[in-house]
Amino acid sequence: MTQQAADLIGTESRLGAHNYKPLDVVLARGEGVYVWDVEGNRYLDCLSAYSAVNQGHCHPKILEAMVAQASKLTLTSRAFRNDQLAPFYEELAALTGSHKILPMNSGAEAVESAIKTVRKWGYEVRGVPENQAEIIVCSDNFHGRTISVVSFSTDPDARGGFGPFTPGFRTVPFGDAAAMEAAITPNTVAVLLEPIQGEAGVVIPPPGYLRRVRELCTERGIVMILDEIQTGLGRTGKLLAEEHEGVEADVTLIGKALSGGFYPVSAVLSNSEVLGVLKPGQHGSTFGGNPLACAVARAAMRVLVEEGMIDNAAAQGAYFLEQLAGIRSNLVREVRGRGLMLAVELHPEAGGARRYCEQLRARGILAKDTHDHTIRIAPPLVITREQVDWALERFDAVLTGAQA
Ligand code: IF1
Repeated sequence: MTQQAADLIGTESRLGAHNYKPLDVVLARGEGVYVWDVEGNRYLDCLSAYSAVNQGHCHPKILEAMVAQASKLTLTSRAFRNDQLAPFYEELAALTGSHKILPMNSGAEAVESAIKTVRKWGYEVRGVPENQAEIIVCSDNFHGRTISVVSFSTDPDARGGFGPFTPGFRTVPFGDAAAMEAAITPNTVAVLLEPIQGEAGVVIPPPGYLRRVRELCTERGIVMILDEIQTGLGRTGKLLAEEHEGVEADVTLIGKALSGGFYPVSAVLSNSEVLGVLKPGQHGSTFGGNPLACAVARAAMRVLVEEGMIDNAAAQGAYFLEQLAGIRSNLVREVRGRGLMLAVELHPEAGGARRYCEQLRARGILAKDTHDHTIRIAPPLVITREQVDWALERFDAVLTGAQA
Protein backbone atom coordinates (compact mmCIF):
# COMPACT_ATOMS: atom_id res chain seq x y z
CA MET A 1 0.00 0.00 0.00
CA THR A 2 1.29 3.47 -0.82
CA GLN A 3 1.80 6.15 1.80
CA GLN A 4 -1.13 8.10 0.31
CA ALA A 5 -3.57 5.23 0.77
CA ALA A 6 -2.25 4.48 4.26
CA ASP A 7 -2.63 8.14 5.25
CA LEU A 8 -6.21 8.31 3.97
CA ILE A 9 -7.12 5.13 5.84
CA GLY A 10 -5.42 6.46 8.98
CA THR A 11 -7.37 9.71 8.87
CA GLU A 12 -10.66 7.86 8.31
CA SER A 13 -9.93 5.70 11.28
CA ARG A 14 -9.01 8.67 13.50
CA LEU A 15 -11.93 10.95 12.61
CA GLY A 16 -14.69 8.69 11.37
CA ALA A 17 -17.17 6.67 13.38
CA HIS A 18 -16.14 3.04 13.10
CA ASN A 19 -19.50 1.76 11.88
CA TYR A 20 -17.91 0.04 8.86
CA LYS A 21 -15.00 -2.30 8.25
CA PRO A 22 -14.31 -1.80 4.54
CA LEU A 23 -11.69 -3.57 2.49
CA ASP A 24 -8.56 -1.41 2.50
CA VAL A 25 -8.95 -0.28 -1.06
CA VAL A 26 -9.22 3.48 -1.54
CA LEU A 27 -11.11 4.22 -4.75
CA ALA A 28 -10.61 7.37 -6.73
CA ARG A 29 -12.30 6.85 -10.10
CA GLY A 30 -14.98 4.74 -11.77
CA GLU A 31 -16.18 4.05 -15.29
CA GLY A 32 -18.71 1.43 -16.32
CA VAL A 33 -18.00 -1.84 -14.49
CA TYR A 34 -14.55 -0.68 -13.37
CA VAL A 35 -13.18 1.34 -10.47
CA TRP A 36 -9.58 2.44 -9.86
CA ASP A 37 -7.84 2.93 -6.53
CA VAL A 38 -5.52 5.81 -5.65
CA GLU A 39 -2.57 3.71 -6.79
CA GLY A 40 -4.11 3.30 -10.23
CA ASN A 41 -5.05 -0.39 -9.86
CA ARG A 42 -8.18 -1.34 -11.76
CA TYR A 43 -10.95 -3.52 -10.31
CA LEU A 44 -14.11 -5.06 -11.68
CA ASP A 45 -16.80 -3.85 -9.30
CA CYS A 46 -18.93 -6.82 -8.20
CA LEU A 47 -20.91 -4.87 -5.61
CA SER A 48 -22.13 -1.82 -7.55
CA ALA A 49 -22.51 0.14 -4.31
CA TYR A 50 -25.12 -2.38 -3.17
CA SER A 51 -26.91 -2.11 -6.53
CA ALA A 52 -27.04 1.68 -6.66
CA VAL A 53 -24.78 1.86 -9.72
CA ASN A 54 -26.71 -0.62 -11.87
CA GLN A 55 -26.13 1.69 -14.86
CA GLY A 56 -22.34 1.54 -14.38
CA HIS A 57 -20.05 4.08 -12.73
CA CYS A 58 -20.26 7.66 -13.95
CA HIS A 59 -22.62 6.90 -16.81
CA PRO A 60 -21.97 9.74 -19.29
CA LYS A 61 -25.65 10.47 -19.97
CA ILE A 62 -26.57 10.64 -16.29
CA LEU A 63 -23.49 12.79 -15.70
CA GLU A 64 -24.56 15.13 -18.49
CA ALA A 65 -28.08 15.45 -17.04
CA MET A 66 -26.67 16.09 -13.58
CA VAL A 67 -24.23 18.78 -14.71
CA ALA A 68 -26.84 20.49 -16.89
CA GLN A 69 -29.40 20.55 -14.10
CA ALA A 70 -26.87 21.53 -11.43
CA SER A 71 -25.96 24.60 -13.42
CA LYS A 72 -29.64 25.63 -13.70
CA LEU A 73 -31.46 24.85 -10.47
CA THR A 74 -30.73 22.36 -7.68
CA LEU A 75 -33.22 22.83 -4.88
CA THR A 76 -36.44 24.74 -4.42
CA SER A 77 -37.96 22.81 -1.52
CA ARG A 78 -41.53 21.66 -1.97
CA ALA A 79 -42.78 25.06 -0.84
CA PHE A 80 -42.52 25.95 -4.53
CA ARG A 81 -42.83 23.85 -7.66
CA ASN A 82 -40.01 22.92 -10.02
CA ASP A 83 -40.10 21.99 -13.69
CA GLN A 84 -38.44 18.57 -13.26
CA LEU A 85 -40.89 16.99 -10.83
CA ALA A 86 -43.83 16.52 -13.23
CA PRO A 87 -41.78 14.82 -15.98
CA PHE A 88 -40.08 12.67 -13.33
CA TYR A 89 -43.53 11.54 -12.12
CA GLU A 90 -44.75 10.90 -15.66
CA GLU A 91 -41.73 8.88 -16.69
CA LEU A 92 -41.58 6.87 -13.47
CA ALA A 93 -45.33 6.16 -13.61
CA ALA A 94 -45.05 5.08 -17.25
CA LEU A 95 -42.08 2.83 -16.46
CA THR A 96 -43.63 1.12 -13.42
CA GLY A 97 -47.37 1.44 -14.01
CA SER A 98 -47.93 3.17 -10.67
CA HIS A 99 -50.59 5.80 -10.12
CA LYS A 100 -49.14 7.80 -7.25
CA ILE A 101 -45.56 8.60 -6.32
CA LEU A 102 -43.96 10.00 -3.20
CA PRO A 103 -40.37 11.15 -3.82
CA MET A 104 -37.88 10.78 -0.96
CA ASN A 105 -34.09 10.45 -0.75
CA SER A 106 -32.70 7.39 1.00
CA GLY A 107 -34.11 3.88 0.97
CA ALA A 108 -34.77 3.91 4.69
CA GLU A 109 -36.83 7.08 4.25
CA ALA A 110 -38.93 5.39 1.59
CA VAL A 111 -39.56 2.49 3.99
CA GLU A 112 -40.46 4.86 6.84
CA SER A 113 -42.74 6.79 4.51
CA ALA A 114 -44.54 3.62 3.48
CA ILE A 115 -45.00 2.57 7.10
CA LYS A 116 -46.50 5.95 8.00
CA THR A 117 -48.77 5.90 4.96
CA VAL A 118 -50.17 2.39 5.42
CA ARG A 119 -50.83 3.04 9.10
CA LYS A 120 -52.85 6.14 8.21
CA TRP A 121 -54.60 4.19 5.45
CA GLY A 122 -55.45 1.51 8.00
CA TYR A 123 -57.10 4.00 10.35
CA GLU A 124 -58.88 6.09 7.72
CA VAL A 125 -59.89 3.52 5.13
CA ARG A 126 -59.95 0.22 7.00
CA GLY A 127 -61.20 1.58 10.34
CA VAL A 128 -58.48 0.02 12.47
CA PRO A 129 -58.71 1.39 16.05
CA GLU A 130 -56.30 4.27 16.72
CA ASN A 131 -52.69 3.25 17.42
CA GLN A 132 -53.46 -0.44 16.90
CA ALA A 133 -52.18 -0.89 13.34
CA GLU A 134 -49.92 -3.88 12.79
CA ILE A 135 -47.50 -4.57 9.97
CA ILE A 136 -46.18 -8.06 9.25
CA VAL A 137 -42.49 -8.31 8.35
CA CYS A 138 -40.11 -11.20 7.68
CA SER A 139 -37.20 -12.53 9.69
CA ASP A 140 -33.72 -11.71 8.38
CA ASN A 141 -35.12 -8.65 6.61
CA PHE A 142 -33.05 -5.61 5.72
CA HIS A 143 -34.97 -2.37 5.19
CA GLY A 144 -32.58 0.28 6.52
CA ARG A 145 -31.15 1.81 9.67
CA THR A 146 -33.71 4.15 11.27
CA ILE A 147 -35.14 3.41 14.71
CA SER A 148 -38.49 2.20 13.41
CA VAL A 149 -36.88 0.07 10.73
CA VAL A 150 -34.36 -1.57 13.09
CA SER A 151 -37.24 -2.07 15.52
CA PHE A 152 -38.33 -4.98 13.33
CA SER A 153 -34.88 -6.23 12.35
CA THR A 154 -33.94 -9.70 13.59
CA ASP A 155 -30.21 -8.98 13.26
CA PRO A 156 -28.65 -8.38 16.71
CA ASP A 157 -25.99 -6.04 15.19
CA ALA A 158 -28.64 -3.89 13.54
CA ARG A 159 -30.83 -3.52 16.68
CA GLY A 160 -28.63 -4.18 19.69
CA GLY A 161 -28.38 -1.19 22.02
CA PHE A 162 -30.73 1.00 20.02
CA GLY A 163 -33.96 0.55 21.96
CA PRO A 164 -36.59 1.51 22.94
CA PHE A 165 -38.16 0.31 19.75
CA THR A 166 -41.24 1.18 17.73
CA PRO A 167 -44.15 -1.19 18.36
CA GLY A 168 -46.63 -2.43 15.78
CA PHE A 169 -44.65 -5.07 13.90
CA ARG A 170 -45.00 -8.85 13.80
CA THR A 171 -42.26 -11.05 12.41
CA VAL A 172 -42.81 -14.28 10.48
CA PRO A 173 -40.26 -16.52 8.73
CA PHE A 174 -39.40 -15.40 5.17
CA GLY A 175 -40.77 -17.74 2.54
CA ASP A 176 -43.52 -19.19 4.75
CA ALA A 177 -46.92 -18.03 3.50
CA ALA A 178 -48.83 -20.13 6.05
CA ALA A 179 -47.00 -18.38 8.89
CA MET A 180 -47.88 -15.05 7.33
CA GLU A 181 -51.53 -16.04 7.07
CA ALA A 182 -51.54 -17.10 10.71
CA ALA A 183 -50.07 -13.75 11.80
CA ILE A 184 -52.84 -11.68 10.23
CA THR A 185 -55.21 -10.06 12.75
CA PRO A 186 -58.09 -7.60 12.28
CA ASN A 187 -55.55 -4.84 12.94
CA THR A 188 -53.09 -5.93 10.24
CA VAL A 189 -52.75 -3.13 7.71
CA ALA A 190 -49.83 -4.33 5.61
CA VAL A 191 -47.09 -6.84 4.97
CA LEU A 192 -43.61 -5.56 4.15
CA LEU A 193 -40.99 -7.77 2.54
CA GLU A 194 -38.13 -7.97 0.05
CA PRO A 195 -38.92 -10.13 -3.01
CA ILE A 196 -35.40 -11.55 -2.65
CA GLN A 197 -33.60 -10.89 0.62
CA GLY A 198 -30.33 -9.08 -0.07
CA GLU A 199 -28.48 -8.64 3.17
CA ALA A 200 -29.65 -12.07 4.35
CA GLY A 201 -27.43 -13.44 1.56
CA VAL A 202 -29.51 -13.36 -1.64
CA VAL A 203 -32.30 -15.56 -0.29
CA ILE A 204 -34.82 -16.46 -2.98
CA PRO A 205 -38.21 -17.54 -1.55
CA PRO A 206 -39.87 -20.77 -2.72
CA PRO A 207 -41.72 -20.56 -6.06
CA GLY A 208 -45.29 -19.32 -5.59
CA TYR A 209 -44.53 -17.55 -2.31
CA LEU A 210 -45.02 -14.01 -3.59
CA ARG A 211 -48.15 -15.09 -5.46
CA ARG A 212 -49.57 -16.56 -2.26
CA VAL A 213 -48.69 -13.41 -0.30
CA ARG A 214 -50.42 -11.38 -3.02
CA GLU A 215 -53.56 -13.56 -2.72
CA LEU A 216 -53.57 -13.28 1.06
CA CYS A 217 -53.29 -9.50 0.91
CA THR A 218 -56.12 -9.26 -1.59
CA GLU A 219 -58.38 -11.68 0.34
CA ARG A 220 -57.81 -9.96 3.67
CA GLY A 221 -57.72 -6.36 2.46
CA ILE A 222 -54.09 -5.78 3.44
CA VAL A 223 -51.54 -3.64 1.65
CA MET A 224 -48.70 -5.62 0.09
CA ILE A 225 -45.50 -3.56 0.31
CA LEU A 226 -42.50 -4.82 -1.63
CA ASP A 227 -39.13 -3.33 -0.83
CA GLU A 228 -37.47 -3.34 -4.26
CA ILE A 229 -34.80 -0.87 -3.21
CA GLN A 230 -32.13 -3.46 -3.93
CA THR A 231 -33.93 -5.89 -6.28
CA GLY A 232 -35.60 -3.24 -8.41
CA LEU A 233 -34.55 -1.37 -11.55
CA GLY A 234 -33.18 -4.30 -13.47
CA ARG A 235 -30.96 -6.00 -10.92
CA THR A 236 -32.72 -9.37 -11.13
CA GLY A 237 -33.20 -9.30 -14.91
CA LYS A 238 -36.66 -7.70 -14.76
CA LEU A 239 -37.52 -4.09 -14.04
CA LEU A 240 -39.00 -5.23 -10.71
CA ALA A 241 -38.36 -8.61 -9.09
CA GLU A 242 -42.14 -9.04 -8.52
CA GLU A 243 -42.45 -9.69 -12.26
CA HIS A 244 -40.72 -13.07 -11.87
CA GLU A 245 -43.90 -14.26 -10.13
CA GLY A 246 -46.28 -12.15 -12.17
CA VAL A 247 -47.55 -10.22 -9.16
CA GLU A 248 -48.08 -6.54 -8.50
CA ALA A 249 -47.53 -5.08 -5.06
CA ASP A 250 -49.84 -2.33 -3.81
CA VAL A 251 -46.86 -0.30 -2.65
CA THR A 252 -43.40 -0.62 -4.16
CA LEU A 253 -40.29 0.98 -2.73
CA ILE A 254 -37.39 1.91 -4.97
CA GLY A 255 -34.15 3.78 -4.36
CA LYS A 256 -30.47 3.10 -5.00
CA ALA A 257 -30.28 2.72 -8.82
CA LEU A 258 -33.10 5.23 -9.30
CA SER A 259 -30.26 7.74 -9.57
CA GLY A 260 -27.64 5.40 -11.05
CA GLY A 261 -25.54 6.12 -7.96
CA PHE A 262 -25.18 9.85 -8.55
CA TYR A 263 -27.41 11.11 -5.80
CA PRO A 264 -29.74 9.71 -3.15
CA VAL A 265 -33.17 9.37 -4.75
CA SER A 266 -35.91 7.03 -3.54
CA ALA A 267 -39.65 6.76 -4.08
CA VAL A 268 -42.80 5.17 -2.74
CA LEU A 269 -44.99 3.97 -5.60
CA SER A 270 -48.62 3.03 -5.04
CA ASN A 271 -52.15 3.05 -6.27
CA SER A 272 -54.22 6.17 -5.66
CA GLU A 273 -55.93 4.94 -2.51
CA VAL A 274 -52.89 4.36 -0.31
CA LEU A 275 -50.73 7.44 -1.00
CA GLY A 276 -53.99 9.35 -1.33
CA VAL A 277 -54.31 9.48 2.48
CA LEU A 278 -51.40 11.94 2.76
CA LYS A 279 -52.63 15.52 2.96
CA PRO A 280 -50.60 18.76 2.94
CA GLY A 281 -48.32 19.07 5.94
CA GLN A 282 -48.53 15.42 6.97
CA HIS A 283 -45.29 14.20 5.41
CA GLY A 284 -42.36 15.61 3.49
CA SER A 285 -38.64 16.20 3.07
CA THR A 286 -36.45 19.21 2.24
CA PHE A 287 -34.69 17.37 -0.57
CA GLY A 288 -37.39 14.93 -1.75
CA GLY A 289 -38.46 15.67 -5.33
CA ASN A 290 -35.80 18.34 -5.87
CA PRO A 291 -34.99 19.27 -9.46
CA LEU A 292 -31.46 17.87 -9.41
CA ALA A 293 -32.71 14.52 -8.07
CA CYS A 294 -35.53 14.43 -10.63
CA ALA A 295 -33.26 15.26 -13.57
CA VAL A 296 -30.72 12.64 -12.49
CA ALA A 297 -33.40 10.00 -11.96
CA ARG A 298 -34.97 10.73 -15.35
CA ALA A 299 -31.64 10.11 -17.06
CA ALA A 300 -30.95 7.03 -14.91
CA MET A 301 -34.31 5.47 -15.87
CA ARG A 302 -33.86 6.36 -19.51
CA VAL A 303 -30.45 4.72 -19.94
CA LEU A 304 -31.57 1.63 -18.04
CA VAL A 305 -34.26 1.03 -20.65
CA GLU A 306 -32.71 2.52 -23.81
CA GLU A 307 -29.42 0.72 -23.40
CA GLY A 308 -31.01 -2.68 -22.77
CA MET A 309 -29.52 -3.08 -19.31
CA ILE A 310 -32.41 -5.10 -17.90
CA ASP A 311 -32.23 -7.75 -20.62
CA ASN A 312 -28.45 -7.75 -20.31
CA ALA A 313 -28.79 -8.43 -16.59
CA ALA A 314 -31.01 -11.42 -17.36
CA ALA A 315 -28.66 -12.81 -20.02
CA GLN A 316 -25.32 -12.21 -18.28
CA GLY A 317 -26.80 -13.22 -14.93
CA ALA A 318 -28.03 -16.58 -16.22
CA TYR A 319 -24.63 -17.25 -17.80
CA PHE A 320 -22.70 -16.11 -14.71
CA LEU A 321 -24.83 -18.33 -12.45
CA GLU A 322 -24.51 -21.38 -14.67
CA GLN A 323 -20.74 -20.99 -14.94
CA LEU A 324 -20.29 -20.33 -11.22
CA ALA A 325 -22.29 -23.47 -10.49
CA GLY A 326 -19.87 -25.39 -12.71
CA ILE A 327 -16.82 -24.48 -10.61
CA ARG A 328 -15.66 -27.61 -8.80
CA SER A 329 -14.66 -26.52 -5.32
CA ASN A 330 -14.89 -28.13 -1.91
CA LEU A 331 -15.40 -24.70 -0.42
CA VAL A 332 -18.74 -24.00 -2.09
CA ARG A 333 -21.97 -25.00 -0.43
CA GLU A 334 -24.39 -23.34 -2.83
CA VAL A 335 -24.47 -20.90 -5.69
CA ARG A 336 -27.70 -18.99 -6.19
CA GLY A 337 -29.09 -15.85 -7.72
CA ARG A 338 -31.45 -14.21 -10.13
CA GLY A 339 -30.26 -11.88 -12.85
CA LEU A 340 -27.12 -10.17 -11.66
CA MET A 341 -27.97 -10.58 -7.98
CA LEU A 342 -25.75 -13.58 -7.25
CA ALA A 343 -24.23 -15.25 -4.22
CA VAL A 344 -21.70 -17.97 -3.52
CA GLU A 345 -22.30 -19.51 -0.12
CA LEU A 346 -19.24 -21.22 1.33
CA HIS A 347 -19.10 -24.09 3.79
CA PRO A 348 -18.41 -22.91 7.34
CA GLU A 349 -15.12 -24.87 7.20
CA ALA A 350 -13.94 -22.52 4.43
CA GLY A 351 -13.15 -20.06 7.22
CA GLY A 352 -15.35 -17.12 6.24
CA ALA A 353 -16.08 -15.26 3.04
CA ARG A 354 -14.02 -12.20 3.90
CA ARG A 355 -10.67 -13.88 3.16
CA TYR A 356 -11.90 -14.87 -0.32
CA CYS A 357 -13.03 -11.30 -0.95
CA GLU A 358 -9.47 -10.21 -0.04
CA GLN A 359 -8.07 -12.76 -2.50
CA LEU A 360 -10.48 -11.58 -5.20
CA ARG A 361 -9.36 -8.04 -4.53
CA ALA A 362 -5.74 -9.09 -5.11
CA ARG A 363 -6.86 -10.44 -8.50
CA GLY A 364 -8.75 -7.31 -9.50
CA ILE A 365 -12.31 -7.99 -8.33
CA LEU A 366 -14.18 -6.16 -5.59
CA ALA A 367 -16.89 -8.28 -3.98
CA LYS A 368 -18.47 -8.10 -0.55
CA ASP A 369 -18.97 -10.83 2.00
CA THR A 370 -22.26 -11.03 3.83
CA HIS A 371 -23.26 -13.04 6.87
CA ASP A 372 -19.78 -14.51 7.30
CA HIS A 373 -19.97 -17.26 4.71
CA THR A 374 -21.49 -15.72 1.60
CA ILE A 375 -19.79 -13.81 -1.24
CA ARG A 376 -22.25 -11.49 -2.91
CA ILE A 377 -21.75 -10.82 -6.63
CA ALA A 378 -23.64 -7.91 -8.16
CA PRO A 379 -21.76 -6.14 -10.96
CA PRO A 380 -23.20 -3.18 -12.86
CA LEU A 381 -25.83 -4.31 -15.39
CA VAL A 382 -23.65 -3.12 -18.28
CA ILE A 383 -21.22 -6.00 -17.80
CA THR A 384 -20.31 -7.86 -21.02
CA ARG A 385 -19.93 -11.56 -21.63
CA GLU A 386 -16.15 -11.10 -21.95
CA GLN A 387 -16.03 -9.32 -18.60
CA VAL A 388 -18.09 -12.11 -17.00
CA ASP A 389 -15.63 -14.65 -18.41
CA TRP A 390 -12.72 -12.63 -17.03
CA ALA A 391 -14.38 -12.55 -13.61
CA LEU A 392 -15.17 -16.27 -13.74
CA GLU A 393 -11.50 -17.15 -14.25
CA ARG A 394 -10.71 -15.27 -11.06
CA PHE A 395 -13.58 -16.76 -9.06
CA ASP A 396 -12.48 -20.18 -10.25
CA ALA A 397 -8.88 -19.56 -9.19
CA VAL A 398 -9.85 -18.27 -5.74
CA LEU A 399 -12.47 -20.95 -5.05
CA THR A 400 -10.25 -23.81 -6.19
CA GLY A 401 -7.25 -22.45 -4.26
CA ALA A 402 -4.99 -21.82 -7.24
CA GLN A 403 -1.88 -19.77 -6.44
CA ALA A 404 -2.06 -16.13 -7.58
C1 IF1 B 1 -25.46 -0.06 4.49
C2 IF1 B 1 -27.22 -4.70 3.03
C3 IF1 B 1 -27.34 -4.23 0.69
C4 IF1 B 1 -31.89 -2.40 1.23
C5 IF1 B 1 -33.25 -2.68 1.18
C6 IF1 B 1 -33.76 -0.61 2.18
C7 IF1 B 1 -32.42 -0.26 2.26
C8 IF1 B 1 -31.48 -1.17 1.79
C9 IF1 B 1 -33.73 -3.95 0.59
C10 IF1 B 1 -32.03 1.05 2.86
C11 IF1 B 1 -30.07 -0.84 1.91
C12 IF1 B 1 -27.80 -1.32 1.98
C13 IF1 B 1 -27.41 -0.26 2.94
C14 IF1 B 1 -25.96 -0.56 3.18
C15 IF1 B 1 -25.81 -2.01 3.09
C16 IF1 B 1 -26.86 -2.37 2.10
C17 IF1 B 1 -27.17 -3.75 1.91
F1 IF1 B 1 -26.12 -5.41 2.97
F2 IF1 B 1 -27.31 -4.17 4.21
F3 IF1 B 1 -28.29 -5.46 2.81
F4 IF1 B 1 -27.58 -3.47 -0.28
F5 IF1 B 1 -27.23 -5.48 0.46
N1 IF1 B 1 -34.13 -1.79 1.65
N2 IF1 B 1 -29.14 -1.63 1.72
O1 IF1 B 1 -30.98 -3.28 0.78
O2 IF1 B 1 -31.57 1.96 1.91
O3 IF1 B 1 -31.35 3.90 3.44
O4 IF1 B 1 -29.30 2.70 2.75
O5 IF1 B 1 -30.59 4.06 1.08
O6 IF1 B 1 -24.25 0.16 4.54
O7 IF1 B 1 -26.26 0.09 5.43
P1 IF1 B 1 -30.66 3.21 2.33
